[in-house]
Amino acid sequence: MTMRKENELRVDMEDWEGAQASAQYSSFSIGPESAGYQLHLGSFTGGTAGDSLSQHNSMKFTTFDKDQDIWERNCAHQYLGGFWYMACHYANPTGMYAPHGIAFESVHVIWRSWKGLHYSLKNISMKIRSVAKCSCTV
Ligand SMILES: [Ca+2]
Repeated sequence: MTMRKENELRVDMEDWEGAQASAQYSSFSIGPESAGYQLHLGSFTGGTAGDSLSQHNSMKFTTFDKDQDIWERNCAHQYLGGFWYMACHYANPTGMYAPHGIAFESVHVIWRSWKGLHYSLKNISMKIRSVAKCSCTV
């Protein structure tokens, strides 16, 4: 019998009207630097914010100085964050902070399935928690 520890992920967010929403995922881990800090995400398990992260699964992490996304240009340059961009995002939690919520050119703090591409969230946080998973073999 082997015990394997995994992390589950909960993303909490709030809009400028005080509404809160979340999204939960069954597992979350990040690959090594040699693999571009690739995102390994489990299944979406619920939450009123909806799923805006599964689309980013298996992507490598892109920053201003390291383009590892699948777009011909650098998504971090275009959307002003560092993230597991694809070409480019459904979520942009490290985007620019817009004090009144109105996003411009999708560069702000975005969780698309909740508030769309044109709304910048007041706050967003990604929290991981260890869960014990038993992979039992007899
Ligand atoms: Ca690119």
